[in-house]
Amino acid sequence: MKRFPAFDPPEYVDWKADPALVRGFRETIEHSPERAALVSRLSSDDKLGLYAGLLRARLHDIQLQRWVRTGVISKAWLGTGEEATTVGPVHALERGKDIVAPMIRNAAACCELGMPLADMLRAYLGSGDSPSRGRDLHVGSFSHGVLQPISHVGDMVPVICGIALTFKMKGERRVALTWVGDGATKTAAAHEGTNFAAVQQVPAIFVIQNNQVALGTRLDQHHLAGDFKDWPASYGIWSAEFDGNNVLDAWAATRLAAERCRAGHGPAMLIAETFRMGGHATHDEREARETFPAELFRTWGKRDLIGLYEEYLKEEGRTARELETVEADVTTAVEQAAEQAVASREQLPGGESARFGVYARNGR
Ligand SMILES: Cc1ncc(C[n+]2csc(CCOP(=O)(O)OP(=O)(O)O)c2C)c(N)n1
Ligand SMILES: [Mg+2]
Repeated sequence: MKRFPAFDPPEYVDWKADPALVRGFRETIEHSPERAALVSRLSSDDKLGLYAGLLRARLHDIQLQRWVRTGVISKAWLGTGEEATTVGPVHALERGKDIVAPMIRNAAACCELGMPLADMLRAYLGSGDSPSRGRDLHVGSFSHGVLQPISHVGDMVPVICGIALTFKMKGERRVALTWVGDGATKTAAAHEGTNFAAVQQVPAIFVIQNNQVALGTRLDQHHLAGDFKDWPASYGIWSAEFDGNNVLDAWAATRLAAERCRAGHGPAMLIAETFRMGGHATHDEREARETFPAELFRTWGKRDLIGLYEEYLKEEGRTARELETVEADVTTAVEQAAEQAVASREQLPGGESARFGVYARNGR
């Protein structure tokens, strides 16, 4: 894909494929016969759909960075380097049927489940026609099966658990999924919700998204419990791991977990290792770079999940022209969405609107 020196992490700007990592990308999928079989049944269009999803996520974030840089907004949360952990699982679910609860790093769940990009961007502008009518910068769309995140990390675990319990009680073959950051795993809500899901055997999937950091606190500063892959057993939950920088592995692992859930085998926990290539948000990029040694950024930078997936697609016979066409379409879509969203700034909500759309009748 086109790289953006002004916005990309420096490790992505002159990105070159490392042959060992490209081989490793394929080996990861082939390592599990079940996952390999699923991936082998993906059509070319499905695979390009995943590619488009990754690009949409990255370019949406670059658009936000551009707005921060030019003073349109003051800050943005980005998912750079972690897009596969969002896009793979969402594509593995059934649109219009399953429900997901993204956290800030998983905003791409919205567009991947059909929410217009312009509405995602409007959410940042707080316009009157934005999804929450200017009340909250967290973005979701219940009609698209995406819950708006509760700001308190971990709280979506019991919420998704309750939704999954409803599916179970109604006998519906639906699945509810949420992501739990390495930091969020330390909250009481995440623990209580996970335990409840386990004992009630609800069809919920919890993706533990270990990006090695929680705001400005490194994993080794908040986590002494050893490997995350040992956690699910302590709850009695079935689990699997996937490579957080491999969209096909993420997709296949989630598809298998969802099949188990639909068959009534209870919840699943998926452990994904990945790395936050930037700050917690745009305001602490510099501090984030000082939080870890530069070498770690170099190591994970080589594993840019879009670059590696492009190499895989080329080996599968997709031409550079085909990939460029997908990229051009996504680029145009993001640019048009940004224009539409900016036009919405003419419609900022009046202060009195805070009284409406709440529990009290007529705002009283
Ligand atoms: C209960 C709670 N404590 C603190 C915060 C402030 N906060 C927002 S995001 C965040 C970091 C969460 O880290 P992690 O769960 O690893 O997710 P990541 O940001 O790395 O994706 C913190 C501490 C919060 N939103 N909720
Ligand atoms: Mg984290």
